[in-house]
Amino acid sequence: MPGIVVMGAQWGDEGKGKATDQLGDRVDYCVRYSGGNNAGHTIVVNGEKYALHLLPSGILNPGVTPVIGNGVVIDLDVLYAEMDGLRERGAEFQHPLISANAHLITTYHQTLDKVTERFLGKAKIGTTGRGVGPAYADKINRIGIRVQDLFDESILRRKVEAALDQKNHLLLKVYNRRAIEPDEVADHLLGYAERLRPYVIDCSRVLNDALDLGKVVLFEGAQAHHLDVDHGTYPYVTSSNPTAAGACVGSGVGPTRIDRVIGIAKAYTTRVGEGPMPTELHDASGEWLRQAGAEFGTTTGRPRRCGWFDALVVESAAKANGFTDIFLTKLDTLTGLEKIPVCVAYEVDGERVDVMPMTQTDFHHAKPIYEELDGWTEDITGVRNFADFPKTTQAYVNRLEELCGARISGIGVGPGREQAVMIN
Ligand code: 2SA
Ligand code: GDP
Ligand code: MG
Repeated sequence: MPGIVVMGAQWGDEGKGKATDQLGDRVDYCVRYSGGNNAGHTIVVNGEKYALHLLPSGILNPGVTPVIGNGVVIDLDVLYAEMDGLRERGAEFQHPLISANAHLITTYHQTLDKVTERFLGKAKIGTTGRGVGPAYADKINRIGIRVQDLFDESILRRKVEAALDQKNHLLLKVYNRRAIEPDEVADHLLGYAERLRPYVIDCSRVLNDALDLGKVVLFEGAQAHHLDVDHGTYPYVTSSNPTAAGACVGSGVGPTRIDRVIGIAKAYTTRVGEGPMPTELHDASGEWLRQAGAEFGTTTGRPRRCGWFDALVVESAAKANGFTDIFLTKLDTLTGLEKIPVCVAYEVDGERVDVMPMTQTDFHHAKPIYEELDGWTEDITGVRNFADFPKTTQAYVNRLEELCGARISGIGVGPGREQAVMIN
């Protein structure tokens, strides 16, 4: 029965939160499977705007059980602050179920994230500074702290001590920072144990049982294909697998249980942080897109880099993730442009290429080759049927569909839950 993945097709901030929330009335479980509170997923319900970082975006739909999978790294301070914040605004929701195998972000991960970036100087990644990379590094190094460790105090203390052993040396000797006291960290984490205990689950078993019962499980990706540590523009990536296969690894369901993979693609391109982006605009058009689309980081407030739609970027994501369909978001942002350039190929060292190059070196050298499509001036934010779009808007969508190699099944025409055009 239905397992649905919603994931980013570009470099993040495509509107995954909105798409996830919108599907919420047809969903039983909404599962975050990767990343941490580096994510910023915005949903707008009845004119109220919510920015979610760790909580799954389906959480405000009555009847949806939110789940945080084993693939997520959790900062417990942020998790509870986020829930408290929602409660203060009068929102009703369930406490998420949380995988016993999920790893924890602690203060030393945040410190290391920040000092490492500072140390890298010009070579920095442009991380969100939330400790996500160092927490995943500990996981891979087998010195991470997991949710289940909160329920065995002596193990927890031993693990924190082991994790800090090398880090304190690094902090003291290399970064000239004060050492971190293991007991301080362990005491802080233990303070959450009893609050957390009723919600800790074997994520794989719970989700597989739900799928067996015919429940609809939606897997909500954070970041995006091109920020994936394996498939993205390495090293300018996040430290997890936001790709569709990551939904399986990050929650404990097999690939045979995924029926639909929806790629979320913005009608233009944005990126935040460092790394190559062939269609980036450094001129007035880029600034126009940033203002028209309110392109500022949902977590850090950083201005996002903006550029025209890059079909090669979305096409390669569609292929690698097996998109069954694409939701095209923020089409309304492009209203008012006379012509809209779309990148249909690159020039790499004098040669034309029609797909994303294999190597980072070539991608860094890629210059966009544009096709100019006609724009529209009509307000499309109230459109709910494809046939009601201006002809040029229809042509823009149809051309993008042709270039990306996956069916466009939904179009965003505004930030509100109801502002979408669904195509059957
Ligand atoms: P990190 O913090 O280790 O994951 O950073 C590594 C790279 O991943 C990028 N990244 C993101 N890109 C887009 N959106 C993200 N979430 C926030 C948002 C970002 C913000 O919703 O706007 O507020 O700045 C996100 N999270 C990580 C990051 O920019 C690095 O390039
Ligand atoms: P996410 O990380 O993919 O969930 O995206 P973000 O929430 O970081 O950024 C997307 C922004 O675009 C948010 O402010 C959304 O409210 C907004 N948004 C989403 N879909 C649409 C749309 O179709 N039109 C407009 N104008 N805004 C949208
Ligand atoms: Mg975001």
